[in-house]
Amino acid sequence: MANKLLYPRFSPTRRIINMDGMWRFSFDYDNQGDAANWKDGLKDYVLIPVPASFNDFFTDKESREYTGDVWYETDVFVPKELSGNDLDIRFGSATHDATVYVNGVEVAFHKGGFLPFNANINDLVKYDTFNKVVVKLNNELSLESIPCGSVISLSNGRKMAKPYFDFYNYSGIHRSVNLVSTPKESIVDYTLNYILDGNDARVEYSVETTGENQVYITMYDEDNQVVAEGQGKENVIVINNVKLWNVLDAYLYKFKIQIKDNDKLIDEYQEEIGIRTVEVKGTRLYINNKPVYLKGYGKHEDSELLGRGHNPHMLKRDFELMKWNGANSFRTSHYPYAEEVYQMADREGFVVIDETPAVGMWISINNFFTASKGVSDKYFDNPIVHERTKPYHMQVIRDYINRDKNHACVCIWSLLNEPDSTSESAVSYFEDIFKLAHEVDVQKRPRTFANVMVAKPGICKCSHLCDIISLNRYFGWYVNGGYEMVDGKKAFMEEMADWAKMGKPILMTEYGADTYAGEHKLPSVMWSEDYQMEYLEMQHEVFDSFDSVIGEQVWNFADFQTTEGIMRVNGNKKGIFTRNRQPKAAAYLLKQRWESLPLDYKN
Ligand code: EVA
Repeated sequence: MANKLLYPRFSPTRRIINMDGMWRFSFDYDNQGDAANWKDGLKDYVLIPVPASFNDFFTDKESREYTGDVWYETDVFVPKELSGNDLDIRFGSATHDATVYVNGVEVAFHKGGFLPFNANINDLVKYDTFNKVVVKLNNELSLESIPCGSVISLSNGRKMAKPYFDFYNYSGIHRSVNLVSTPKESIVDYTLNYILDGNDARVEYSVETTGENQVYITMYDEDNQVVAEGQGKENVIVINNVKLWNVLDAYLYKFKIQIKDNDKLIDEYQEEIGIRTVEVKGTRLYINNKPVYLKGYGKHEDSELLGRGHNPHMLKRDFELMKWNGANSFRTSHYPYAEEVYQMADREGFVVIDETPAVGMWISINNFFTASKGVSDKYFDNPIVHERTKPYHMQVIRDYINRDKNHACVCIWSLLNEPDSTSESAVSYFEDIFKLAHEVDVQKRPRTFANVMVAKPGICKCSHLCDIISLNRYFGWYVNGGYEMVDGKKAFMEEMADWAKMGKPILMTEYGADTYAGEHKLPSVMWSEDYQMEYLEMQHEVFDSFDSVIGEQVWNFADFQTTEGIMRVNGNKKGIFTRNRQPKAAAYLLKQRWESLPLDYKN
């Protein structure tokens, strides 16, 4: 059975039943759920909203920090009109590993917390009545989970997750759950590539279907006028006088796919698409053959109460704030975001660096801390990483490129964040995943990974594989902070001079200083808003001194939750905005700078 993972959309031939809302929920403290057949229904439960992380709703620590299996349950009514079609249950994401039961029968197991998955339920579903859906979720981390971490046992018998990364291990059904009804013969996937030719564009498309009937394409402009038509599962259509998708100036065509048997419509699916090209040449990133300079943020999917649950209200606010202060891009640090985020970025003309969840590939409690001290734990020396983590990482790369390939906003693939790229054993791993990303992506978008401070030029063994060098650098914060900033700047300048010798574009994917909102001091001290501004000004002087720096993304857009500890005051406070999305003083500094830098800055 073909995997029908396209984003759920209504059409004349497709129906969707959204299952979001209050579900029943239970922790499985004693690991009894399997033996007690919770797959058939929970005995004791509380109600909990879906989509959301479960962690921050509760008032006791045991619930918030719970590590192990949790169970979700709901009942969904399936009308008879849908019989005769294919019926799939589709999860936008469930973090991290999910087993799904429908009417007591296991229909899916999915590993990984940040990508959609589905299961066909044709043979199990009962029509014109309620059907029981139960999900067992596990949020434990390991060397082979992506992201990586470990689990310890406390003296009271409770388990505790120890992430090797600097964000809270939020868990739950994080994105929408839908029943998707499609015809038996249906559109499964489509892939687009663009070639610009003067005022025209050639749109190369391929469509995958489950049958042999003829495929028809119709493209409409924003006024709903037909601009081009095509036929066949693979073809090229030409758009004359094309209106391109440009940075902060998006134009979206409608791309309608139909399967027809003569005049009879069998299936139809339509999405908005932006036409643009992306290319790296020399030390520049070109979009539509014009060099661009990226301004913006590393982000997180993180908000109060909902944790990592998709939150359209926060999404809207985030884009308004980013537009307000002149940003034109962001990185989906450190995992693929909800599909709705990319749809918004397409519409708003934001450039997205799309990142896999491969973070924490250092064996340490608190990746950022140990890494910044230069302690190498040789993650890639472990055979398990090559035997088990790599094949899984490769599957994630296939799945996320496949999910996101048709978004105009997605211009760069970031395949890992701050891995231990300093050991020889990392090289073959990186070679394989970089090669795969190019094989899977028809558009051959540039590939990168975010390089950690200790992996300096000459020490990093993998940066030659990148089309763009991405640097996470904290000179003036983790290194030479406060009054020593002058030395931090000097060291930063020296290191940048060495990176520049590689002759590749350099993107600053992280730079930032923890800042407690409302804390002021003259002259500044670290953690004050005044220091955050001085720090940013110093960083910008460095970026402006190097021609090959093609963009700057501050860490982080907003304050976000992390594991508690001596390095974090109820979370990471490097936000330019607070967790509630109000500006710190630095937001105005960035606004002034970014509004004054043209898109083709440095050209
Ligand atoms: C930080 N530094 O220390 C950030 C982390 C981030 O939050 C990094 O990529 O190098 C990481 O996840 O604030």
